[in-house]
Amino acid sequence: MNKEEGREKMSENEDTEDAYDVENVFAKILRGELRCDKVCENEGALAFRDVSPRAPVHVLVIPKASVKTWDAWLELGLEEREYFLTLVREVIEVEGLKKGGYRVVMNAGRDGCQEVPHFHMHILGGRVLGKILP
Ligand code: DGP
Repeated sequence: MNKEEGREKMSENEDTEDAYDVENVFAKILRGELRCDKVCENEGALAFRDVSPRAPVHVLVIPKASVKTWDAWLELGLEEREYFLTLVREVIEVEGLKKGGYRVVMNAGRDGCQEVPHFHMHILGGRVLGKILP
């Protein structure tokens, strides 16, 4: 998705309580309809490189369950949430971020500028990232 498409998507998805859109790009990646540069995977989650990396390491971790927001993710069962958190930890390890540090970002809704309406976390690292907001 390019930046323009991202903005359109964001404005279509201003309300975090809208229904899950099965045609969002991450749903397509999970169904194998779109390619991704996979980092690792488990039964309940997938990690792949961001198409527009903002740091030397920029990996997205997504649950395989069709959830749009943090709140929806929190409603999942313990096992599903464990899969996701385990994969976040694995990315930090396999990408060699543990020693130098890293940042985990989650954007939500209009004000959080969430482009893709499938819950995800950004794992960023590989350089000094600077302050959290410009
Ligand atoms: P956000 O929803 O704003 O937290 O960020 C979504 C991120 O997803 C953004 O950094 C760009 C990335 N992205 C959008 N479309 C694709 C895609 O088709 N493939 C991959 N790998 N990343 C994508």
